[in-house]
Amino acid sequence: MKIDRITLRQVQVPLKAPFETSFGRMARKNCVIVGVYSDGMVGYGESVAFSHPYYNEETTDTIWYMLEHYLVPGLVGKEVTRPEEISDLFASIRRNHMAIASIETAVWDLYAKQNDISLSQALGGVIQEIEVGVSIGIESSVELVVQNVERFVEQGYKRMKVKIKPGFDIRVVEAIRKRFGDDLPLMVDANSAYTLKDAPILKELDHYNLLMIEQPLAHDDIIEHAALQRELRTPVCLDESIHTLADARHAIDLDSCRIMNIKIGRVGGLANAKNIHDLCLERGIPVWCGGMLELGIGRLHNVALSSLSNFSIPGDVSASKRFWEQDIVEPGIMMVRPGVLSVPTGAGIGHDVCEERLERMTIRMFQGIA
Ligand code: OSB
Ligand code: MG
Repeated sequence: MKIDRITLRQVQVPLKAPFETSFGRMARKNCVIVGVYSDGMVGYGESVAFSHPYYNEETTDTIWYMLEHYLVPGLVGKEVTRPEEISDLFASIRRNHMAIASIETAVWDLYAKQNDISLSQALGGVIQEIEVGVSIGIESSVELVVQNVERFVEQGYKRMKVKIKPGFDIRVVEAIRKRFGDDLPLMVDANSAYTLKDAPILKELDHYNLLMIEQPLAHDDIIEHAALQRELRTPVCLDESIHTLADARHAIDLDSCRIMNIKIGRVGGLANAKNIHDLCLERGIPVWCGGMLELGIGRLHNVALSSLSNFSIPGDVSASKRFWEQDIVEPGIMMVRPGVLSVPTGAGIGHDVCEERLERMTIRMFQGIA
């Protein structure tokens, strides 16, 4: 397929309620929707960086810059046979994984649509219905977190993940266990808020039957995570530390984690995400799909990825109504049964993008024409 046009739209949407992690509070989504056109068809991608560099170094503005100056000019007018070619095309660009992923995922959607297959099929997915979990932010009190857990238990989510930070950790987990018992599938995510000096607190968490502890230590570390894993019974899961297939291999070799969170944006696209998935399968490391407060386009890419066989743990792939009054895909992403999403079988991401809503949310536009 010849890529004849690429459109960029920066969109802004308020979250239903602010979402707080150890690195800060987010009240709205600000991202780039990429449209890649060929032969009258369009594929969509969604950037996943935030407007600040506190999760990783990219921001919506750095993504816009990379797209406008490197990625759109590098792709428009080109002939593409397979979506895997996109990572090769941009292999000389250092990092900027989320920028590359925003355009790479659009090419995957377009490729699947042109071949009239679902994105899941294009990726080699085998799971038709995925079990989903939910990520629950830090609140001003433990009681508010417990109330949120209760709401999501009622909605049927299969796994609860609560955000923790120093001083807001053991008490949260203890209160949830006290209220819901030891069998509730529960995990915590620290987003790099601790150091090895905090090992006693993290060891304390071993007593609460957690599924895993996600990214307790530095965002760029795999050495100290290995030291910590040796001290813990609870599996460590890495998120921020994994950017490449090599990172994944090193982390597994060092036993820095026993579970891996795969985010399409963080690893530079679906092809790399799939390669990391395949490695983890081979090495006996279960994986799950992380979330970045995506709108429907990004979420549908996550759903398709989650249909690969080693996604054996419910991911952060919550339904549209978790964060949005109204999503940009039509219909919105809804559970078919409590805690279960069906993997779309229609072409590409499988839901339509509502052009009118997209238009309303747009604050900046750019277009590259062959
Ligand atoms: O670490 O997984 C994370 C949200 C924002 C920034 C970082 C993370 C998260 C989540 C995912 O926990 C929430 C979601 O998209 O449902
Ligand atoms: Mg995380």
